Amino acid sequence: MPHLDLNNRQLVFKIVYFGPGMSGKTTNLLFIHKKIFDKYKGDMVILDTEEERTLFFDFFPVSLGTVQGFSLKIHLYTIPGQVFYEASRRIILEGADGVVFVADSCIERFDDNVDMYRRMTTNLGSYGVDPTSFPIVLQYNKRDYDEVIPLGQLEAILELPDDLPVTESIATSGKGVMRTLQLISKEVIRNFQLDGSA
Ligand SMILES: Nc1nc2c(ncn2[C@@H]2O[C@H](COP(=O)(O)OP(=O)(O)OP(=O)(O)O)[C@@H](O)[C@H]2O)c(=O)[nH]1
Ligand SMILES: [Mg+2]
Repeated sequence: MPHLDLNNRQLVFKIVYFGPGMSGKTTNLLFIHKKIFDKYKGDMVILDTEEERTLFFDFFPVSLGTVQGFSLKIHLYTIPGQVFYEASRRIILEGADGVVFVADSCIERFDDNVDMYRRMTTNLGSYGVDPTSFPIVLQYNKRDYDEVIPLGQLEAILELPDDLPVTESIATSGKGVMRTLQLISKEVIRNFQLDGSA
C-alpha cells in the first residue's frame, strides 16, 4: 500500500531491489540515478562498507509527475545481500509496494539466488503479503558472462507464476536496467489500481 500524504498531496510508492550479495542491485540504482534528469530525482544515499558492499541500504526518490493534483513519487531502495544482514533486509522490505529481484546469472550462484528468493518470500509473508499476487519483476543480471543460468530455471525451481515479468540485464552497461524499472513501476501502479485504494 503506497504512502498517501494528504497534507502535501503526495503518493509515494516504495520499490525494493532484492537479491543475493554482489548480484548488481546497487549498480542498477547507480545507473538509474545517472539516467534520470536532475529535476526528477533527489540525492542518492549510499551506506556501504569500504569494499563497496551495501551495509544497510541505498536509496533515492524519483518524481513521476502529477496526477489529479497529487504528485506521484517512487522511492527506490536496495537491500544488503550478504547473508548476515537478515534483520536489515526485513526492515527495508517493510511497506514495499513492489520488488525487483536481481538474480546473478553466474551458474555457480544458482543456489544463492534460490536461497535469497526464499528469504524474500518468507520476509514478505511475515508482513502478511502473499508473494504470488505481489508486484515482482525477476531480473537476470550479468548476462555478459560466458555461461549464464538459462531463463526459466529459477522460475521452475521456485515454482513462480507463469505471468511473472522477467528481464535480462547487464547493469554495468545499463542494458535492461530502465526496462526493468518501467516494468516494476507498471506492476506497482496496476496493483494499486486493482486494490482500489485511491
Ligand atoms: N560483469 C558484470 N558485472 C556486474 C554487473 N552488474 C554488477 N556487476 C558488478 O558486480 C559487483 C557487485 O555489484 P553491486 O551492484 O555492488 O552488487 P550488490 O547486489 O549491490 O551487492 P551487495 O550490496 O553486497 O548486496 C560490482 O563489481 C559490479 O560492478 C553485470 O551486469 N555484469
Ligand atoms: Mg549493494
